[in-house]
Amino acid sequence: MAILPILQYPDERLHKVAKKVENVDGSIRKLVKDMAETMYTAPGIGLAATQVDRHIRLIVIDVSETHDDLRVFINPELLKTEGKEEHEEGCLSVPGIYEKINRAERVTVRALDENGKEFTLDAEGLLAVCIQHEMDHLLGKVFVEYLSHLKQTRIRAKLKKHRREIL
Ligand code: K1U
Ligand code: ZN
Repeated sequence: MAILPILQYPDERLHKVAKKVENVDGSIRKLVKDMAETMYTAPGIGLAATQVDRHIRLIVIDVSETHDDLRVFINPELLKTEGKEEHEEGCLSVPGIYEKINRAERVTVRALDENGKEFTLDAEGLLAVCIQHEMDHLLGKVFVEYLSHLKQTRIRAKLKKHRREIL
């Protein structure tokens, strides 16, 4: 397994639109393992392939505290969304920034697992929020883009300052 570098906002590659996975083969299963290790090490509760500069429709999520409930979504599709709720979100590509974002309260998603088997999942709470956040990454959208231009400018300045300080 390997820990992969995570693209940092405002890297242009975070805005690429991911392509469908045509074949769930060994190379996809290896990427799933590497992404899971990268997510657990960060630490985070989700990771989209886009964030590790692989522009294919693949997401890993584990919202458990015990790191033993890994969920893999290949070619995910949102079938249904219900309700609205505001939830605080973070992002491994935008470190140190946490903001409240409006999302659907419940979602139904259809996807393939790491063996290429189709499944449908009804999700709510943090899992539903995380699925929406990660599916946005696959469309090239970073959560801060839901915020005002003023907030986005402030966030970019804060990240720039922080990166200057740690280099
Ligand atoms: O996409 C990402 O960058 C991962 C992101 C997912 C996410 C978090 C919160 C709401 C929506 C989506 C993160 O994992 S940020 C880190 C984080 O939230 C966390 C880290 C350690 C323990 C618990 C949470
Ligand atoms: Zn993110």
